[in-house]
Amino acid sequence: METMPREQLRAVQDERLRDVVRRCYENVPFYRDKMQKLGITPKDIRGVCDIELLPFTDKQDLRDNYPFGMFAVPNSEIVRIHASSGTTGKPTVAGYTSGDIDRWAELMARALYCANVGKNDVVQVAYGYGLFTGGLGAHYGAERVGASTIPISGGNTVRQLMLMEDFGSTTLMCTPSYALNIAEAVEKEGIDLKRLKLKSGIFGAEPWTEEMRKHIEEKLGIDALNVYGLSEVMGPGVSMECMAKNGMHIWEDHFLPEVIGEDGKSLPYGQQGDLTFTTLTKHGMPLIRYRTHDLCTLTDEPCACGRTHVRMGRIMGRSDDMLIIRGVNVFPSQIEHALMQVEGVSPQYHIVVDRQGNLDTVEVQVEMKPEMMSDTVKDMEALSAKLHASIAAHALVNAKVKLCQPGTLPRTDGKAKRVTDKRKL
Ligand code: DLL
Repeated sequence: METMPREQLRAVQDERLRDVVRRCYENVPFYRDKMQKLGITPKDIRGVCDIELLPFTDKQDLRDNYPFGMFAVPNSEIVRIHASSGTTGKPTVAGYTSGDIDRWAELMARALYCANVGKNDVVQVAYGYGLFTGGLGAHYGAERVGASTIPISGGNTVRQLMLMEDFGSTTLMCTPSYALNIAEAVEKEGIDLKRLKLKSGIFGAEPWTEEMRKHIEEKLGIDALNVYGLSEVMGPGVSMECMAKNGMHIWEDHFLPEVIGEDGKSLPYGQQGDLTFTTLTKHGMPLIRYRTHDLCTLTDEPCACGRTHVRMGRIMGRSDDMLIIRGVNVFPSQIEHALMQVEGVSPQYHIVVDRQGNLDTVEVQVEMKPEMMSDTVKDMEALSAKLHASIAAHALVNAKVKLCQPGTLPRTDGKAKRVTDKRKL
């Protein structure tokens, strides 16, 4: 499936799309109403060529149908429920049939295989286990490839290191920000990398930059690969980077991706917009044209690994996480990129946005590397000035830079909270 010629893949998608549209129409009142309002029935959808006739689905639709209104099977068929913690109000819920769980394990296994993980590996799953899909999603995939799977979950970093060494973990799975914390702890505890068997990391669930990848790879002596997913669409494993490290292959036999522009039209490959998925094989909660609000581009350029499925670039950020500062649009990942251009700081940072009078203000707090600590006030001033200039150049923001002592900014064992927007408090 992963290396199938694209015309053949399209035929698989056509058939699966017809099937999912029929299932949604017959079993989900929300979709039947929407399609009736648009004056279409499943018969009008011949295949992917008709995708634009179908309605979009947004997070708000999931909230309006909370908790189980989007399910397409009786509750007796649902064997698992996950939910993603919304920042406000009720969470978004996802329900899975046993077939869905089986397909998820299979797709997550494909993801692990991209990183050459197999039955001789020991996989340390440090994503959180629970309503969050990271832990269980990674776990089932690791077991499916036959790896020895350690369900350690997130947190307790010193214990993570002990087990990593004692159990000979070869692959670490967690958020990139937690991987960074683990890397720091390795240094702090004075652990010689040679004592560890770690060779790869499968990191995702939050945006991270190429510079962050290099930093983690160096500190842990591993290949760090990007994995993407979201609970509404499945969980981790919707797409995954191969060892070519040039974008994440979307498992297109299960998810039909589109990138939507501001005018609501599908954009050609290469243009950035809102990543949108139609799930082709989910039965519990199938979704048609679900707007993720993750901004990225797609490419169908051939990949060195031989997989034919399209690749998505790094997520720049979610359109709802975009900061508007004095009219300029800024993503935290742009600030991260700007900081990482300057020697002497670590990728531990936090952005505080506020308003003074009518003017937005931004403070970027960033930790210095330990070796900077012995330097003089003059050196500190020079470092601040460099960071200020880099942020102005890469993110077009006039930010106040606050240099922090190593280890002083808050750490997380899951998704990092990069921004405090006091304008919203
Ligand atoms: O974060 C699922 C996941 C778990 C993915 C573990 C990868 C690894 P949610 O909590 O529903 O699900 O959050 C989904 O996280 O819409 C993106 O904004 C963001 N996200 C996920 N993976 C990446 C990534 C999980 N590799 C939301 N790069 C998505 C950037 C990511 N952002």
